[in-house]
Amino acid sequence: MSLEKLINKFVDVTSIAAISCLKFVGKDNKILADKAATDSMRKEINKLNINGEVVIGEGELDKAPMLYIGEKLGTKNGLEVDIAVDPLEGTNFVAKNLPGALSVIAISEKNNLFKAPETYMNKIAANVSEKEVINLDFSIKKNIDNLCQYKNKSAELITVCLLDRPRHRKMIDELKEMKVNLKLISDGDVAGALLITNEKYKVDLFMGIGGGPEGVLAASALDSYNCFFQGRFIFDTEEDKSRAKKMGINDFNRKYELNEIIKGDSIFCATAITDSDLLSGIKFKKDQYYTETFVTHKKSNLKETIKRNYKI
Ligand code: VTB
Repeated sequence: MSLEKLINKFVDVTSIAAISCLKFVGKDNKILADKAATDSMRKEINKLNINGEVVIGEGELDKAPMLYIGEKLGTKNGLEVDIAVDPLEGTNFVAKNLPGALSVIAISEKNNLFKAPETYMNKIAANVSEKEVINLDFSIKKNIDNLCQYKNKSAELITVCLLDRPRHRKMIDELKEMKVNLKLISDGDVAGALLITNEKYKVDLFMGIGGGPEGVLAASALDSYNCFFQGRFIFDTEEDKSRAKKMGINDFNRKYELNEIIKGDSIFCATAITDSDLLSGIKFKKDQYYTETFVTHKKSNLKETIKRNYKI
């Protein structure tokens, strides 16, 4: 069986997970919302005829009871796949009833998706196909100047998306000095990175430090767009380093290219819970839930918003 046959099934997985945490929208309880999405995702994936292993999950076994890194999923009859999950990306968005909450999954054939520990990652992404236009190791000025040249527009017409965090203060000040436009997001940097995929979202560059798992998930979608992505994990503590070592990471300062994070064929699905720039949130009409899912499949070059309805 090929990965392609699983696309529809994984659209259902993220759609059903998204529906399951809908009742927690605006209930100011991140934990219950996340648990609902996680439980649902696990239950639905376990129905599939796959031999899956979680490589990006809700944490490591000692901390997470479900969808932990290394957990085996599926009926075990079928294709061997690596699975990256973020059942509820943007727990704050659901808790506070704000736009941007997604249920996210990425799947690749076995050993093709990066096994990432739960640490921060410094990321940079743009819809640029040439090398050496942007680079995690270039100064902000060089990245913006190069991007302006590549896109043939002035800095005033460039928009950079990044998480609104004190750790980005210096970066934000430099960007302001260069007169670029900022899109400062409060959470949800998987979606933030996806905004570079289409001109209509008006984001030219995504950068900054966010979750490592979220970086891997975003990279797997960007791979289908042939976009540029680089990421460097940040291992601050000895504990971070020892966990990373256990996952096979020995060079703590290594910069990863997109094709080192995700290889071969892959599927990415993100279903909206609340509305966002990318997708409409779940609507409930009569007795049906209407969902929208951002779907990519590398091999068939699929990049689509898939609409579904469910009676649950
Ligand atoms: C991001 C974002 C998540 O965490 O990765 C961010 O995508 C990073 O962590 O939605 P900090 O909040 O510590 O900066 C989230 O905001 C929440 O998981």
